[in-house]
Amino acid sequence: TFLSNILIEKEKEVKILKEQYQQQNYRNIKQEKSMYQTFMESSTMNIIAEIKRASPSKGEINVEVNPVEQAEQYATYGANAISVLTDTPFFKGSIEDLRVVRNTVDLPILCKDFIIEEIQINRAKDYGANVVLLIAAALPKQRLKELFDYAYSIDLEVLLEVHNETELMIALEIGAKIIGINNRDLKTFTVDLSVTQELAKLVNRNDILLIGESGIRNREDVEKMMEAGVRGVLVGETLMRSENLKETLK
Ligand code: IGP
Repeated sequence: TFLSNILIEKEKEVKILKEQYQQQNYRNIKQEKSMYQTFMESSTMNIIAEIKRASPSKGEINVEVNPVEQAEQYATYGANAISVLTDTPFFKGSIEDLRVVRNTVDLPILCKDFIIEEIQINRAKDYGANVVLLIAAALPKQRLKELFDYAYSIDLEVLLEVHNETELMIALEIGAKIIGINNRDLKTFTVDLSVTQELAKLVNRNDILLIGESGIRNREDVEKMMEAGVRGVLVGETLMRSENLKETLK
């Protein structure tokens, strides 16, 4: 499957990182408020706008995007956080994309990658991320928990991504505060907004920040997500293809 292929790629990448990566500390900023806090305090829908050049399911989306201009527009037209896809082999992003976005906006930044080792978390922090993604489907629970604790120990937040009930229960057991419900199955690429609608029902705690992820194309979809009970949505492709971000983000 795609997920197992990418994890193999990531192991190679991590091996090279371990040999070559030296701490950069480009901009080790601490947000005054966490993404969790900001989103929990807001009464309207929070939008995490993603910089996504390409994807394995859609191919090239907007490969030539200027991440600085894109991030500036996201911030200007009301995004509440920015996600940067930093994976190169499958998504054509890079950690440099994250750095330039960090130097452009003060919003919380999510480092979107397939994290399997601490060194990737260190690098995300060095380049200015505030939040890292962990994917429940990618790792055993014990390892997820270790990486989760590690991220918080260096002042990063974690968006723990789930796609089914088993993964959701694991996320809750780990103590995740921010849970992303991915409408896209990372094994088959099927997208179905009812995944968020169904899983959100199972979380009856108001201290958990739920984010609906993937396949959100328009206002109607956002409303669906809102009714499902999530406080935030993560939108990539729709924004990357938009020719009028002011309108799309309205
Ligand atoms: C955004 P979309 O359908 O709006 O482009 O999706 C985001 O949810 C998606 O990029 C994503 C993703 C991921 C990418 C969700 N989880 C994990 C890579 C890895």
